Amino acid sequence: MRVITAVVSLLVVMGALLLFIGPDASPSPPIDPEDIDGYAGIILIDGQGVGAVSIASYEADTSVTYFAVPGEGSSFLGWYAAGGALLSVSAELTAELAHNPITATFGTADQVAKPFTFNYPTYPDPSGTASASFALVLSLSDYAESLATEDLPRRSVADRPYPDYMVDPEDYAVLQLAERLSGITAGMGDLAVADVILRCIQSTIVYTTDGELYETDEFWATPAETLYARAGDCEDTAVLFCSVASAMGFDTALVAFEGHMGAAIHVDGVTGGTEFLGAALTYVYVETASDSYAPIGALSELFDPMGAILIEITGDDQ
Ligand SMILES: [Ca+2]
Repeated sequence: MRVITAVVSLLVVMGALLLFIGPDASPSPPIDPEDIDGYAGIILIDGQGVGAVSIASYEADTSVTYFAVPGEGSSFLGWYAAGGALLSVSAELTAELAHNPITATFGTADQVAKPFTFNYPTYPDPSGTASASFALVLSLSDYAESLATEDLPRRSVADRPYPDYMVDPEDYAVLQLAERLSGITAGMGDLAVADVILRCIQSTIVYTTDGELYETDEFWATPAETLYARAGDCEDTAVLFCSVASAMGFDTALVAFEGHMGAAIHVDGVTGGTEFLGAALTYVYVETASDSYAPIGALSELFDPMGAILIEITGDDQ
C-alpha cells in the first residue's frame, strides 16, 4: 500500500510570498510581502516529494492564488483543507484569505493523485446530503506494468468464464479507497455503508466502453486499473465494487446477464429489490455501471434476473 506516510518537511508561512523546499530553489517573489498583510493563510507542505508554493496573484482582503511547482523527481498531488478534504489536484488554487492552514502535497515522480468527489446522504438523517472529496495516490509504473501483464485473461476463456478472479480486496488502490470510505461511513449501519460504496462508484467511475478506454472490444480491468482510469464498463465497475465492499467486510458476488454484468451484496437483515440466492447467503443486486444513482436492489427492466448467473466471491481465487 503506497500512501503518503513520510512528512519530508513541514513549514509554516504566514504572509510570506514564496515557500521552497529543495536545494535549487531561488526564484524571486512576484508580489511585495508587505501587500499580503499576513492574510495569505498558512501553507503546509507534506508528502514524499519536494516542491514549492508561490503566490501567483493576490486580491487585497479577498483571495489569494497559489501555484504549486514540484521539484526534481517529484509530482504535485493536491491541495488539502485543514480537515483533510481535498481542495484541488490542479497546480493552481485560488483560496479565500484565511488563517486556516492549507496543505500542498508533493509525491514522488511515480505518484499521481486521482480525485474522487461524490455526494451521499447524511447519517443518521438521510434527508441531508454530505459531500466527500479525496484523492487516491496511485503509481504510474504499477499502472503501466499492470496493463502490460499478459498472464491474466482479459476476457472470458474456457476455464475463466467470469472475472471473479480479478476481485482483489487486498490491492493497494482498493485498500486506499476502502480506508477513505470507512472514514466517511464510521457509525453508519451496513445498508448505509453499502449505499455509500455504490454511490462512490456510480458517481466517480465514468461508464466508458472497453473500445474507448482500452482500444479492444473486451477488456477485463483490475480494480486498480479502473480506479486509475476512473472509468470502466459494467464488469470493471462490478469487479471494483466487489473488491472495495469485500475489503470493507461484506460478502459480495458478480451477476452475469446476457450482455451485461452487475454486482450483488449481502447485507445482514436487508432484503428488497432484485435478490439472488447464493449457496448460503442472499444477495441484493447493485448496478455499478450507472453514472447516476441507482439504489441497491434496482435492476433495469432490460435485464432478466431469472436468466442471470450469480458468481459468489469466495476468496479462493485471490
Ligand atoms: Ca471492461
